[in-house]
Amino acid sequence: MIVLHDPDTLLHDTVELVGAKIRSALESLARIRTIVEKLSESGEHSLRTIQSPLTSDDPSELKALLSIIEWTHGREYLDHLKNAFDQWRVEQLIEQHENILPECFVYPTKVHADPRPPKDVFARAGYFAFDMSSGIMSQTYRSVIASANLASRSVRYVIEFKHIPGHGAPSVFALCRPPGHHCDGNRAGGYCYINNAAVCISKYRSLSPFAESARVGILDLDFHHGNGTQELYYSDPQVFYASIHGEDEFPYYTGAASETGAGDAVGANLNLPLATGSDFEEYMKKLNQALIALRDFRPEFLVVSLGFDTFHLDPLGSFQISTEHYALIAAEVRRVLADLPTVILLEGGYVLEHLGENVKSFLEGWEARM
Ligand code: OKP
Ligand code: ZN
Repeated sequence: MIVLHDPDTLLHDTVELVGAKIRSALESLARIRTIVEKLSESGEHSLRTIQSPLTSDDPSELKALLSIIEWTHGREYLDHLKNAFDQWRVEQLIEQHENILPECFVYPTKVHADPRPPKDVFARAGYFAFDMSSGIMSQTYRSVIASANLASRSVRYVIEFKHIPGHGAPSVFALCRPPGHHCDGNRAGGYCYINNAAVCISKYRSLSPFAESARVGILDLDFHHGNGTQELYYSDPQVFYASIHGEDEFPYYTGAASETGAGDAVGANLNLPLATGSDFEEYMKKLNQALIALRDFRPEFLVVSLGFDTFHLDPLGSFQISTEHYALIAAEVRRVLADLPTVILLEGGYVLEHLGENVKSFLEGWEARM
């Protein structure tokens, strides 16, 4: 498997609030470090390092990526991610590990009154977020751009790669960090800032001669519902979103089976919530349902939002999935959808001690070397 990585994804050095205390966040740079380490020592995968457009000498690379990101995210939102920390720094001379967290969220009755973003950086952080787990630190923007760039480059890889007969359509795994599936066009949340799945879709459409008519599938296998991704394509009949996730878990207000899409897109959104503590057998029933629905939609391209927080030891999950199960899950996805060029994006997964082996198991099953 081709695995894309950018060391800039390790720059975002996160903290989060637990009670009133600041702790290092579960969504840590060590996650990427351990995956890269495990994959390089196994030698079975082709790990490629990609250079972020923020460190490239060619300014057109950054321009091209931003124009793709702007299909989804507002310019004021992106400017906020880019500038908030330094704006605060010039005022206060603050330390590197400081974190800008929301002071105040938009009042629910005022959301549709189209309020303007406040000038104060902490107030603006609340305008551009839906929770407290997506603070802006000194290097956040660098990692966010590197992460989105990996998503975009992955699409180029699967499109340019030759289809080797007997091996299924080309696929690439992108070691994205921060993850993306919780954020929408103007709101960070759940450790997410730019929706990497949306970046893939925009990039795919930008390369496709019949951009608007390109049919795309998204399979979200993170333990948490991808509210951001669902929201972005809820009315888009050309994008099918399917998600298996913990019921009554973060982000709490989305992910019900009754959310099936809007307008022309009714039927193009499939939520398959699973009860707390669900085991592999229950999981596989839902997976099969998702795969059949995706296949019946007849997409030409697939994005898998892959979280390893379905693991039985995960502090943010409750499913009973083991390391060996990931190979079976991946093999099942590939069995049903192997003819689709596929980008696999890393989302969550927080057990550092097992993350590398879980990723390896998944990739092994994907390539059916079991
Ligand atoms: C992101 B992803 C921990 C609170 C965490 C946010 C959970 C985000 C999950 N103190 N709340 O989908 O894995
Ligand atoms: Zn998750």
